[in-house]
Amino acid sequence: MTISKQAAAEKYTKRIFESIKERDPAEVEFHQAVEEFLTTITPALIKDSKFEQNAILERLTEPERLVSFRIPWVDDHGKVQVNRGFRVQFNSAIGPYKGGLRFHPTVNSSIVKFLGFEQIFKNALTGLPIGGGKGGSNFDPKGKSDEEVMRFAQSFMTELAKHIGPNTDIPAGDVGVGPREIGFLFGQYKRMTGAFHAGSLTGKGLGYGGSLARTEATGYGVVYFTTEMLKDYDMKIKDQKVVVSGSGNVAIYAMEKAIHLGATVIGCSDSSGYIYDPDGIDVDTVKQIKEVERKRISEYPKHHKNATFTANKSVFELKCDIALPCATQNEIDEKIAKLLIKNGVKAVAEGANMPSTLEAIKTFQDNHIPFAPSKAANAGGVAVSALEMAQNSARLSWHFEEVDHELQKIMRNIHTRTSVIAKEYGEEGNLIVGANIAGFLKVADAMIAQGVI
Ligand code: NDP
Ligand code: 2IT
Repeated sequence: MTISKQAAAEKYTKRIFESIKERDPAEVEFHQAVEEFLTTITPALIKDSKFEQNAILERLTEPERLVSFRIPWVDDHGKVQVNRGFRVQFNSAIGPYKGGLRFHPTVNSSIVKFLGFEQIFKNALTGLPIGGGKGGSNFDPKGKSDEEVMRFAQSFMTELAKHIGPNTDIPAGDVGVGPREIGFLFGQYKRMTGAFHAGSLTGKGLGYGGSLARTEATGYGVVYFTTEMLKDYDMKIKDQKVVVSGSGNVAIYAMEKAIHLGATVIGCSDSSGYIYDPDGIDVDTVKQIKEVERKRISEYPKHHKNATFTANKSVFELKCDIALPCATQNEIDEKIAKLLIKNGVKAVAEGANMPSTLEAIKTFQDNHIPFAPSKAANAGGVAVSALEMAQNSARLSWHFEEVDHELQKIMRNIHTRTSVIAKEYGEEGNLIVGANIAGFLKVADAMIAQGVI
């Protein structure tokens, strides 16, 4: 008896998912990212048996390489500290590995694998020639002196340098890794290689090979994508009430662009709680507190008398039209999703990577809330990183307006491509299906063309 194509595709994805869980049972974030992916790509597997014949899912879910290493460094009291570092080089089918480094106490193999896995498809969606990678360390930059961060970064790079290079693997920033950290990492790489490989890291300072608009790119890109998505529902971002979680790089520039476009941002947060400003968040104050002084968001009400701080609660308890989660994974669970819907949310766009749990996503979809998945919505950061690499290769620097214009074009294209693919595969309006299948097709076809490697 022949089983239906649908049943065969589901059997294939189930087999892959079960084997992943069996192999690395503790990697729950990685399982979550893979589950979200596998449950949406069956229409592509049904259409063509070449993916199973070529063992594409088996290969896609196993990193080409995962390095884990010791990072010894000396703190300001002369005490030796040891952290753990990672770099996952997940897939190089369409270009050299590309993706950020995260410095946060929660970093482990599961976190870097979930981020690296998603990076493969996100990077494919940009339309630029970059493969997927990610890395980081359980080092916590919070409360460390600049000198401690430098000593740590130099030790980290001493090992990482063996694995990266402008045509091999190009790291950048992520949580806890900003211009200060990239500067120290770049300096050590230059010293170790004895050459100014501008294209070895992105997110560099503007004085030594960085690109204008890279700082703004992820946050601006999230808002550009959101405005495209809203058009399909005859909505605009202008005059909408927006709530953003986090107050780091992505959150700050998502707020800035939303405000540019006429929205009112009423709340943002950090890991200690959230601020509410009925007059609209003043982004310059947030920049001063978070980027310059490296302090807590709870400082904000000292500068704005109508604003309040609420400790240890989700910023998404504020009533809003548009929710932009821009802090961390799994910050929106089913309960928060239901609360957002009860409060009348009209759209959700993910600035952070995997900020919504699978249950939260289902809740948004069941309630027909326009939803922009992170792989598509936050791809602007890595896209401008690839533009930084292009400028480095050409040994020139583009103007801010040129980069911003390219970014807008890329985000529009990603929105169009994900919408078209979703419709073509019978799931109109489902941008998760659109993003996953569009990314998958590009990477899988390149893998098949390159043989069994
Ligand atoms: P930053 O380090 O600049 O800021 C992170 C923000 O999120 C801070 O406000 C931080 O609060 C909060 N946060 C981080 N981790 C946690 C946690 N475990 N629990 C609660 N709050 C947390 O990072 P980015 O803005 O660069 O990154 C934010 C998200 O966007 C991440 O998911 C990242 O992977 C994703 N992203 C980043 C890109 C980039 O170009 N930077 C590109 C695409 C996606 P606190 O200061 O209190 O820790
Ligand atoms: O998650 C991401 O896309 C990033 N942290 C940006 C990666 C990059 O290479 O710019």
